[in-house]
Amino acid sequence: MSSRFEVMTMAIQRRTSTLFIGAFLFAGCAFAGCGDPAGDGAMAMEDPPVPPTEHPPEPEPCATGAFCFDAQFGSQLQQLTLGARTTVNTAVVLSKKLVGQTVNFSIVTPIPQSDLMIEVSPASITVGDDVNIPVEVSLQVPTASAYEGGKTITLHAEAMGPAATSADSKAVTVALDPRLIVEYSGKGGMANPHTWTIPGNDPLKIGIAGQKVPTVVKLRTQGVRVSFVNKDATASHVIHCGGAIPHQPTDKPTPPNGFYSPLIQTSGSASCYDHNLESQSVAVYFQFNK
Ligand SMILES: [Cu+2]
Repeated sequence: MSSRFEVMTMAIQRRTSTLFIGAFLFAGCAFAGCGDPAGDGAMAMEDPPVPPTEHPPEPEPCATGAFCFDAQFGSQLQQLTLGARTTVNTAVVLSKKLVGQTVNFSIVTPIPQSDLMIEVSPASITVGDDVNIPVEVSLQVPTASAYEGGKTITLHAEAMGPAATSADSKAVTVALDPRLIVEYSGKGGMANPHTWTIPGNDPLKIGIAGQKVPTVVKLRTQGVRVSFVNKDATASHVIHCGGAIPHQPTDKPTPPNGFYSPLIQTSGSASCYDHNLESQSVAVYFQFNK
């Protein structure tokens, strides 16, 4: 970006100085006259003809086909956890032949839509001069999803129109750790309750509103671990839970950035709040289903 800007600046400077010299010569001619005083052309000094410079054609940025995918696509994808939203950033380089056409991006996967929520941005573009297209893929295994891991996603690119063509990236495995991470922060108390958040999502609703929309969790055969992560930078906390989630031992509070991580193996509802600072009216709610 900066180098392009520098080149532009240099070009502008060069043009400005050319204009300046031109203006100077013109002014000089107007004052003293620049014509051939003899009028026979003998004094005319013509520049020798400059041979036309052959500019080599710009190299095709994607020469191997219509679409060039990043070979590293998905390499930064970590194991997903339940409900957490994760993004994968990549880029697709398009052939110059596609300029002016519509290109669509999507994810191809055998994982059912209800088990893996996918968003691709942009989903569709009209190809302009810049054929290096950043693409962001957002992935989320809903907490109620039965997905066990082991299946793949592929980034699919498709050019529409008469020269319809398509291609796929390499396949990337979507690994899953069947764990529900819930980060909590805040000082507690009814006027200023904790916020409870599954990473990458909006805070979970609390109190009566939360009771109406509990976080529904699909229990695996081995159970599901719920990790309550203390995002309070200074204080330790104890999580008070009732129902399917056991109460955190009061003699083992969670320090900042630590976690309380019980394994849930029985179905049913559960609710939690801060043992020392809160009460049921600001609890967060869960529902575990087999
Ligand atoms: Cu308690």
